Amino acid sequence: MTVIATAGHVDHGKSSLVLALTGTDPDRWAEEKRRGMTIDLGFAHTRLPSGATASFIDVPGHIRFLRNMLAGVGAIDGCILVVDAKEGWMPQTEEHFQILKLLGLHHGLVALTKVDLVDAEVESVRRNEIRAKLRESFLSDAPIISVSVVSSIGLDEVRDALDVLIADSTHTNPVRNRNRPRLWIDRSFSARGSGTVVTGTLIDGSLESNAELTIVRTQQRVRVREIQQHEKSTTQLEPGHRCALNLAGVNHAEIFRGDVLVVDGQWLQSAMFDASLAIVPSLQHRVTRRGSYSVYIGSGEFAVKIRFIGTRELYANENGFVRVALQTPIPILPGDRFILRESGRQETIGGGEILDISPTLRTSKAKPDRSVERVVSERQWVTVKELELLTGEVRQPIVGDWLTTPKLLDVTRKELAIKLAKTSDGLEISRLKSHEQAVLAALPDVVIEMGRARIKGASSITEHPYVGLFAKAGVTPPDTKTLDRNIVRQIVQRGLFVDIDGVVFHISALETARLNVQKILQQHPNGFTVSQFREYLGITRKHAVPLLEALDRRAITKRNGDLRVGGARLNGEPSQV
Ligand SMILES: Nc1nc2c(ncn2[C@@H]2O[C@H](COP(=O)(O)OP(=O)(O)OP(=O)(O)O)[C@@H](O)[C@H]2O)c(=O)[nH]1
Ligand SMILES: [Mg+2]
Repeated sequence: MTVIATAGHVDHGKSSLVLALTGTDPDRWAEEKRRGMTIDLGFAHTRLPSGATASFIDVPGHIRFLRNMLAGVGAIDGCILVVDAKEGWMPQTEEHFQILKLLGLHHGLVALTKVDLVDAEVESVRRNEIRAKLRESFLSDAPIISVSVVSSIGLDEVRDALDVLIADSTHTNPVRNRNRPRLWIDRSFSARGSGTVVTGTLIDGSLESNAELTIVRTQQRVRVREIQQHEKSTTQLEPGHRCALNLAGVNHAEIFRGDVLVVDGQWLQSAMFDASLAIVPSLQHRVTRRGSYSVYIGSGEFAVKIRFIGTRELYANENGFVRVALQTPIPILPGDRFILRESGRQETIGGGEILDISPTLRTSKAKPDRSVERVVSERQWVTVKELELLTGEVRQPIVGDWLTTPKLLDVTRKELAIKLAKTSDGLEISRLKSHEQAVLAALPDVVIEMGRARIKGASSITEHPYVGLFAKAGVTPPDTKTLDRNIVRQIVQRGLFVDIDGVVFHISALETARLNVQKILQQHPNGFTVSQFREYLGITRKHAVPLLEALDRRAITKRNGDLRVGGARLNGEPSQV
């Protein structure tokens, strides 16, 4: 863990503390300096006593800039909650604290700032007040450190506490590496001499220079020309760290905060998800699907429509489930956290955890949770790769590269076994669904031959009784109207029968015909008519015409007006027939 955000009410001393800890003023803009207030996110870093580096994201405390605050806390590992000793717990202390809770943060500390302005008694009242607010939260046992940047009180203590925090969190919440890097952009600018630079916190996978990435919103391809971490160039970056990327292939004005970079094909881009939703305790009204809502995920803000699952409304402090529909697809995963706000009233409603990024059931039926088994059973059949895209989890397949429920596997096995037993000529593999093909291939005693599967020992199509029947019938084959057309078709496909405009012969009939043609031509060297052919073989026009047609197509005979003469392959090997 290395990325820590500040949080707390406006003017409580967040930026001053970051400056004191790092030597970098996180307020970068002239307007921020003029107004003495943070407007946009600020960034700084420092080496802690242990040698570890901590990156800070300094957020604005003013309620008007809460959206910027939200963009900053989407990928953090820890926080410093800042409370002014003089003012105490204020509305945005509460709001930021609720947001950090909803984001599922585990680690943090509290800085009680400006203690130079209060006496010991007030300081102690504040401590008790804060401790009460933090009860039963992730900060319930967090250190509350008295700080003054004016009198340099408490700064070393904060540094030591950050070291402990980083060590603890590295131990209890190791950074996930899914080998699928994802970077939510929080800044984009043009750097003189190097072009487009974006910054963000790398998550889910490592990144190497020269990597090809895709900007999800525009599907533009970009190349990572250079990776910088804490202003130093590096060729590889592990997840969980802040970075600046110099990108080739995009203008800095074409990529914004809230954009996300991924490797093409590694992420399912979803415009709908099911999630848990906890409503903040302070909300004064009920929440329904009506209203204009935005969700905050990563560094992005997205207009959404919501529908509750299993209820019509929720009240303050209640927990429920929600289906969220976005306007554009984004690369998300179960486990990602989000904050829900009402855009009209500019109010933080709640937040929760994404549970299903591609819901299949209607909201009346859906029961979202993080279970991989639920995803498999709702989809019935899912490949290992699909499951990874849907859940981030890699599981062993149960058949081929498929996963399914044991029950469904059993049913499918039985169905296929019955189908196999029923056909005399086997199952055409290409007509089966992919997962059925996988099940079939794993069935015992199944042979797959020329695209057809049959039970070992059962006769193949080439041994079908029709084959013998037609072989025996020679140039006067039976009418196929009374026969099983499907089987005849399969024998034709296998090359044992020839079908000429609906008249079907065994392949040997053509050889018989060829030998006869050779004989007729000895009697009629200038060619023979259909009638002569018919009479010579003692057959009717019904068979004579298609037979000659077949011989023509094979260049055994050639048409010459009303006559047939020998073709190029008249004397060819039987195999050439
Ligand atoms: N006396 C005293 N003043 C402080 C201390 N820390 C900060 N201040 C003053 O408090 C004011 C606000 O400090 P900032 O650090 O800008 O507060 P902030 O929390 O970053 O404010 P926003 O980013 O706008 O929410 C400034 O005038 C600081 O000089 C401190 O320890 N003692
Ligand atoms: Mg500030």
